[in-house]
Amino acid sequence: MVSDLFDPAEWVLAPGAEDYTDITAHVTHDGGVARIAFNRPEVRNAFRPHTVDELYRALDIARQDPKIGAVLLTGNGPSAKDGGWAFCSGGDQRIRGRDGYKYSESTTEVHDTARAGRLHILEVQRLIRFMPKVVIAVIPGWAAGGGHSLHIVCDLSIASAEHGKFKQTDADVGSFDAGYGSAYMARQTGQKIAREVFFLAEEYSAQRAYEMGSVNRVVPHEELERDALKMARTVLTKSPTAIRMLKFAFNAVDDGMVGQQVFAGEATRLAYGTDEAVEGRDSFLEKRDPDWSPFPYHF
Ligand code: S0N
Repeated sequence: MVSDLFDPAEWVLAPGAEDYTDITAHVTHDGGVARIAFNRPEVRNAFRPHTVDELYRALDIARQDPKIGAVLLTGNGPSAKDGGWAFCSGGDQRIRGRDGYKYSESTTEVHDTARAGRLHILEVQRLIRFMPKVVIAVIPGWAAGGGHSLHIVCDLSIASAEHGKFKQTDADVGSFDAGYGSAYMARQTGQKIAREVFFLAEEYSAQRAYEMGSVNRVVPHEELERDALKMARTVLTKSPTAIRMLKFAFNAVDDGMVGQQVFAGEATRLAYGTDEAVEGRDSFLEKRDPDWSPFPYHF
């Protein structure tokens, strides 16, 4: 069993998912929605570098799959040890060294200097941010530390009313997500609340997260994945181009020149489809002056 909330009738294994050890990856039968889940419930779905490698790979496969329009990011559970639920509890503190997270269980040994000191969960955050598809955080339990930041960076969040719990522990363990995890959270909730969440590192409920503005929906635990899949399927009823342009428009204001670049790339792609752009290309290839006369200066 993948998770108590996982409905096997809805999903098939995603391409390449057979080899994953730290995550699971599935797609719906029609191929439109991906479900990617942390699969380390015994440590509240904490991630080690290998987990992050797999997560990046699964998300990138979803990014490149032209049929997938929405991704559910969640955590399998409950823990066989104590029945606890988690979305993700962030970096695995057992393998954190002085220069980042290690591929081995030792906190002191450095094996491969090129791979030491990895904080590549930030690469995953950027992938979620920049993939032109809607990523939904499905939160069945704890979202703590770097797991809290992942939910913040997702496009939408839906949480279990009974077990959804939140805590930004970064400052407790001498860690800090000074990027999207904090600054973008402040965009969602306002500065005072985001500062409180980081500076006090207190536990808060799914209902409180909803009130703060970082969670979209709070639903009964048993219905969490069903409702999340419903949300994803609603997204699939919309124009893919509209969703892509809207996501990048929402991002652009906070992403500086990179946000502009991503949005502009999509605008250029749309422009390439016009007769005007085709005339520009053809005139070059045919070694003649372009004829812009059919194309008005719109107002
Ligand atoms: C999640 C919490 C609140 C759950 O508490 P609860 O329910 O009481 O369970 P526990 O008994 O505490 O936990 C059950 C078992 O799971 C282990 N465990 C839990 N979390 C982790 C973890 N993160 N790493 C390793 N093990 C974990 C417990 O030890 C316990 O095991 P047993 O049964 O063997 O005793 C609570 O567990 C909690 O507070 N967890 C720690 C949360 C945390 O501080 N996470 C790290 C925060 N930092 C990051 O995530 C940084 C991420 C990152 O890469 C980064 C990103 C951007 C910029 C910088 C960084 C950076 O690294 O610096």
